[in-house]
Formats: sequence, C-alpha cells, structure tokens
Amino acid sequence: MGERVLVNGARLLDNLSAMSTFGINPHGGIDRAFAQESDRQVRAWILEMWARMGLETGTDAIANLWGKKHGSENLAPIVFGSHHDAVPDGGKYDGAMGVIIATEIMQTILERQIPTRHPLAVVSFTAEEPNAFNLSTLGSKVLCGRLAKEDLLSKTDRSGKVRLEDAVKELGGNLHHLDEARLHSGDIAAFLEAHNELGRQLEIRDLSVGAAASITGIYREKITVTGESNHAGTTMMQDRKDAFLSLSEIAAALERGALQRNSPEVTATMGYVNLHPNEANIIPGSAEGIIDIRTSNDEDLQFVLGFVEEAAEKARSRRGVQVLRECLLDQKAQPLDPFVREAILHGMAAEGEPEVTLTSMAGHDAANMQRIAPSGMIFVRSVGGYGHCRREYCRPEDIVKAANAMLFAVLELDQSMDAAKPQPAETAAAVNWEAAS
Ligand code: HGY
Ligand code: MN
Ligand code: MN
Repeated sequence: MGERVLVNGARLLDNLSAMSTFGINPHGGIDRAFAQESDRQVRAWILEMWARMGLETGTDAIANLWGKKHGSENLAPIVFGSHHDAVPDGGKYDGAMGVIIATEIMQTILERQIPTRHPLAVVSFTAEEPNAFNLSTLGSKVLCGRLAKEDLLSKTDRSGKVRLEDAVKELGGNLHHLDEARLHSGDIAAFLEAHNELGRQLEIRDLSVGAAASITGIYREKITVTGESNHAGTTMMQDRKDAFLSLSEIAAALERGALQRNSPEVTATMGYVNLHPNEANIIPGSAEGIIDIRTSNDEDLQFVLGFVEEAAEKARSRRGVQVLRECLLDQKAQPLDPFVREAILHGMAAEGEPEVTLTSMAGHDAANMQRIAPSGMIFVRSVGGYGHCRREYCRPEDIVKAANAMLFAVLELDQSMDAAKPQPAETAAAVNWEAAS
C-alpha cells in the first residue's frame, strides 16, 4: 500500500473538543438528547464541517446526517460514523468521538487525495440513545428496516404531547418518506464505527484499543404499577397500595436474578422511574419503570425475567396493585462481520497493538447496520471504565491510535472488498437524502 497514511491527531482532538461544547451543562456533562436544541445545533455544525471539507452533505428521512465522496468505481459505499446524541448528563466521547474519528479519516483521505475505488460516506445517526420516545438506535433501525413507518407515525413522547413526526421534521427528516431511507443488503459495502468501550475490559488488560466481535443482546420492558394515592399520615400502613414499593421490589428482584448468573456478560438495571403524584406527603398511586437486561444468551434473559414476574405477582397479591408489563425492545446479540473485523485488527497491528477482540456490553448502531452490511467496530479504552456519565474519558493517544487503525482498515477494505456492483437505483438508495433535505 506504499507509505502509511496517518490522521492529523491534533485536528481530531480539537474537533472533538469543539463538539463537546454543544449541550455542555454547568457540571461538565453533555445534555444533547434527541430533538433538544443542542441536537439541532450540533447537527448544523456537523453538516457545515462536512460541507467545508467538500463532501456532498444531506439529511435522510429519519434525519441521519450524511457526507459523501465519490469513488473511482461503480461500487456501493464504505460508510463510517457514529451518533451525535447523548444520554442525560452524559460524557463527551460516547458517539461524538466516533463521528469525529470518521470525519478525520475522511478529511485525511480527501486532503492526501488518496484515490478510493468505493465511494466513501460519513454518517451521524439520529437518536442512538434512549430518549423521550423510548426509541434507541432510531436512525439505524430505520435504515435496516426494523421499524415500520405506520408505527412511527403514531408515536408520541412520554408526555404524549410531542409527535415523533414533528420532532423528526424539525431535524430535517420526514417520516412520510421513510421508505426512501431504507437500505438493503448490497447498498453499503461495509460499515465501521469507532467508540469508547464504556466498560473496563480494555483497561483491565492495559490495552488502548480492541475490536468488537459481537454486540450484546438488549431487552427493555416498561413496567407500570397502579396502586392508590392516599394521605401519607392518615393511611395506616396495612391499608396501603403503594405503587413505588411494588416497583422497588421488582427492581430488587431484577438485581437478584442478574447476580445469580454471576457473569460479567449478564446485567440488569432499572434506570428510569417515574412516580405519580411524586410528593412527600402522598402515597405513590402509580409508578412506571423501565428495565434493561443485557446478555447474549436467551436462557440468562429468561432466568432474570422469571425474577421479574415472580416479584410482579407478589406485588399483585400482597399489595393489591396492578402490574402491567410491556416489552419495548428485544434485541438479540449480534455478531459483527469477521472480514471487517480482520481489517480492523490489521489496522491495530499496524499501530503496534495486540489483535484483541471483545464482546460489547453496550448497544451500538453497528448491530443494526450488520443486518444489511458487513460491519465492524473499534473500541477505545475508557479510563476507569466510565460510560453514560460525565466521567467518561479516553486518553488522546488512544483516540488517535484508533483513528489511525480505522483509517488503515477503511483503505484495506477499499482494496480488498469485492462488493457486487449495485444497480443505479440501489446506489441512490444507499445515501438518498435529496428527497428529505
Ligand atoms: O445503551 C447503550 O448501550 C448504548 O450506549 N446506547
Ligand atoms: Mn451510549
Ligand atoms: Mn454510543
């Protein structure tokens, strides 16, 4: 391949700092949830940056952002990127780092005038994180056909007041044109995503980077408990139907179930709760919680869910409450593509790093992209193992290493992939933003 091409590390880190100013709160965390003002602002910033680089930019029907350059052959594009939204009070790296690494790789290829056979595209996905619409990895789920237009058109946020259709429209998408954003096998030659690991696997082994072999399964369920609101002082303890206590017992049972599996690859969390009326002198009349269970193994999932049902049943009979359970997400573990992984491992080796692979216990857009295109991920060590909190941190040298390894992988795949030539219509669909922008 001749002389090794490297990214501009200083520019990459500067751009990452600049992106971290969007939605930064007084505590240093990032508030950049789907459809917030900070989401709108960062989108404009990203598109402007890509346009300045000379990319053809656009927003597709679900408001994913794209920046594309042509290749020398009529092939499907190699796509790389991540997401720009963040969890509440989140870190500066989750999603943002992958978008900026992708941007830097593209910029390096452009300014070094490296010819590529495939068209290349950078992408920043819509609503990767859970949000007020209870939809995570929304942008990539739409691309791979996991969500139906009719279901999305009827969706509102948790308050019931904001329609998803309007939120997407404000960001430049259009739910009515959703079918145009849909991609199929062959539309994309390969998808690559860089991400902070969000856990401690790399740190425990004192490694800078690793390649993902697969992405854990994620199961989410909304639990609604309906009891009875009443006076906190005058209602005797034996006369209550306390919805919060019932929900708490379910949360505790969830933990017991996951602990009994005794595996780093089985986790269970109730991270969202909402009480009504939520006042110090009123017994909670209703309580809503969302549970999140992660495992690659269906037996583990059923085992933990058994604890949930048992606790729900006890609450019904002992506390006289109603417990409703509604599945929000049941996503099975997703192995990623071995060929793309090999290219990433070659990139890591070129950086002098051991060729290590791991299972991701975090969910990612790449799990959806793998359904339609060979996909791979490179992880950057998370110092202290922090993720989804403002303490997220990656060392600059590790970030630059990941970028260089991924650049290597993109260029290797560009040479080695023999993607079938798509029909012209499919090529257009692969990054079809015109209709929506
Ligand atoms: O929830 C997840 O694992 C992802 O970071 N959105
Ligand atoms: Mn995340
Ligand atoms: Mn992420």
